[in-house]
Amino acid sequence: MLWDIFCRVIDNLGDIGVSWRLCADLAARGHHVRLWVDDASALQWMAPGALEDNWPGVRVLAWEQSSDSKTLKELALADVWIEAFGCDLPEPFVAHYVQQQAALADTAPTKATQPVWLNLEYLSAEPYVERCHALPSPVMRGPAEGWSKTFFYPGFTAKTGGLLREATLSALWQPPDAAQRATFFAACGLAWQGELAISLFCYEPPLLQALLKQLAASPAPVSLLVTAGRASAAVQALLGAQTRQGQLQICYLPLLSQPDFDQLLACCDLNFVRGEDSVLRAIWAGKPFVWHIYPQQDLAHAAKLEAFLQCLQLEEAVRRLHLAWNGLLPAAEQAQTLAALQPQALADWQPQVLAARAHLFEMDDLCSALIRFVQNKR
Ligand code: TRH
Repeated sequence: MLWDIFCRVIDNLGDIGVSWRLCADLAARGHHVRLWVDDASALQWMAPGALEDNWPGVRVLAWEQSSDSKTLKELALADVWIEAFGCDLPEPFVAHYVQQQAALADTAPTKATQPVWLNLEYLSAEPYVERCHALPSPVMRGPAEGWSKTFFYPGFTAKTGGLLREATLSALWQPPDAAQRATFFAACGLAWQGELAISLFCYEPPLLQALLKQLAASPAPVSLLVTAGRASAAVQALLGAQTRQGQLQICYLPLLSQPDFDQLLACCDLNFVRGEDSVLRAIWAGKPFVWHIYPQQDLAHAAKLEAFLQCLQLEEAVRRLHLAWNGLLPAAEQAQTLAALQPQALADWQPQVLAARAHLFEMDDLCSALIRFVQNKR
């Protein structure tokens, strides 16, 4: 099928990151996808080749082009429209489709057949997701008045749209061995000697300074691989140009492609991640992880975090560490939660992540759920 996926980049990397993974996954399953995006710049490093039209099955187009009649005339009409995260489709794009479809069917625009029109929502483990998933919503105005969109909610249960998980990911997936880890780390600029390796992808967590202090005072060496952007800036704001402190060695990473980012998580013993896409990748990596959830002004993220922790059934010490990392515990109680990072605690923690991963693998993935939904609708 031919899919038009629309994405507006609000801030950070999650919107384009999720949209791109979906495009690539659909393409890998033999579909054709056009990704319309208002800022594609991150794809340069996230998905090398995508912007050069070098990705089989996916074509990246600028958002403005979707209002350009000359561009639209040259394109085939899609079977599916996806507006990612509530971005509304441009009216000229919708109007073009309505007219073309009506002309093809030799009918009035109001009678034209609509594509399957989906609004793909943000990932959450909260109970409303099951209630709202797959609900239709009538289009009340504009050229497609009278048509209908469907809300499609990714989620952690069988009653939701499921999770992004490429067909190539397997439940029996084994983590990289020591030689593969050393090779990957060397390419990142780290001469890894078998020490504890921790990745850091975060905003500006209140516990960062305490974490760095604890790692510096570890009984054994630790390498912290700090992702490019806000995480690097946050660490540099605390350590300046220093890349070594006590047992702690810092390795600042360049911007990685998504496959390399995923490989980073698989190679590390512990991953600090942020946003919905990387937390999911941390689960698939099967290593202990701490989620820095995207903060919202009305504290809506607190309920979202609790629902996630409950859904994964992580033990209390891990739950409290998550609350502390996100600034959701009283300041006096925060630092002590870092005890959950002791080597024995990490060893006890990993099977919990593997159990959660195994459980989630029993569900259909998002892409399969989308394809099935569209096929049924047509
Ligand atoms: O960047 P994020 O914080 O995105 C957030 C959230 O998705 C949030 O819900 C949304 O509302 C907000 O953006 C606007 O974190 P997230 O979701 O984990 O996305 C990061 C993406 O960046 C992910 O696809 C992995 C990718 N990435 C790389 O490919 N290479 C890198 O080097 C890094 C650091 C990230």
